[in-house]
Parts: sequence; structure tokens; C-alpha cells
Amino acid sequence: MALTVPASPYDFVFEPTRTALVVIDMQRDFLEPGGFGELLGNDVSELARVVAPLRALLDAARDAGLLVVHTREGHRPDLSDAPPSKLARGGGELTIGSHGPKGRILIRGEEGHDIVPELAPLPGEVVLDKPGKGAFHATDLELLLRNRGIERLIVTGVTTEVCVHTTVREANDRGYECLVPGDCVGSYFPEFHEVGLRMIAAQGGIFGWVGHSQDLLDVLTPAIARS
Ligand code: C5J
Repeated sequence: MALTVPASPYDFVFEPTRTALVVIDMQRDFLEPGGFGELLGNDVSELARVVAPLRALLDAARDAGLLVVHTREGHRPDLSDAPPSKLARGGGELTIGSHGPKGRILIRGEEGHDIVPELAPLPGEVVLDKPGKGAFHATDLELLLRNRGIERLIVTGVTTEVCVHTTVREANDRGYECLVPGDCVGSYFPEFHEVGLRMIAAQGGIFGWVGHSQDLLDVLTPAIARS
């Protein structure tokens, strides 16, 4: 049964069995004190506010039977999948692969690369390791979605203007309809967050829709009760 949520620029209609909740990079390295984000000088408390509403949405999506996809940005320990340009970027002492308080920065298998415990994937949920900002770049995400008949994505996570935006743009070009609940995405820069959301819904929804998690809960909860 199709569900309708209020969103900008207009209502977003989705069928739960043909929709995936995509949770982008809710990793210790981005969210926790001592992680890569903080080592770069960012205020990680800006991202902490995303965890509670996203956890509620994740629980509802699981109960309503949406496909759940978690992504993690990171690299192989030998850095062979990291473009030299990405490693050089920033020019600081600490970069991807450096040793930090949470192990080697953005390296698969290290503590900082893990998803925060509040949003830990359940057994059987898709966990997609991605070397880039977008979740479609150099991953099998498109194949997984196509094989499940997924047409729409609810895109959440961090950061709004980097990995969330890149993923929404990639998805949009591939024909997926994307809804971004604004309270379930976050940025170290409040102004980038605001403008990033406005950019998605501008011009009649040039990249997709922007909504709120409570409106999703309002339609998912009755759908769970009916099932
Ligand atoms: C960044 C991300 N900001 N997940 N990664 O480098 O947005």
C-alpha cells in the first residue's frame, strides 16, 4: 500500500516494499570525540542531534519492512582504493590511514570506521563499504537496489552537503526518487546543512524531496499496525 508524507516541494508517495532507508556514514570517525571529524577541527555535537530521530526512523523502517542499507566511508588498510588526491587533501598532519585515538583513520576494521552503537546494523542488513563520497561510486548498491525492485530512497546520515548530497545526486541521475528527512541528516556547518537541504528541493525538487522524520513515523506506524 502506498504511503504519502508531506514534504517539500510536494508530497512524497512511497510503497514500503519498494523503498530503502539509506543510512550514510554514521561512523565513530565522523560523530564521536576523538574521531577524524573532530581531529579536523569540527564540532561533532552538530552531528550528535541526528542520532535519536534517526534511531526512531530506523526502528520504524525495520518494522515496516523497508530495505535498510548502512554505508561506511573508508578504505583498505593498504590504501590501494584511496585516490592519492583524497589522501593529500587537507594538507594537515593527520589524514586517512594515520593513527588516531580510534585507530587508523577511516580504515576498514578500525574502531573509528565502525557505525555508532546506537545505529548498529542488525544481522542481515546491508552494510556497504564505499571508498568515495557517493554510495553508488565503486559499490554494488545499484545492483542490490535493482534486484530488490527498489525505486525510492529515504536518505539519512552525515554529512548533509558531502556524502548525503553526493549520494542523492547519484541516485537522482539513476532514476531513484529520494526523500531526505532534514532532522535525520547533519553537518558540522549549520549553514551548509540549511542550504544543502534547500538545494535538494529547489526548482520543483531538482534532486528530490525534503521532509521530517515525524511525518514518516506518522505514516509508518499505522502501516506496521495493519501488517
Ligand atoms: C565527509 C561524509 N564529510 N560522510 N564524509 O568527508 O560526508
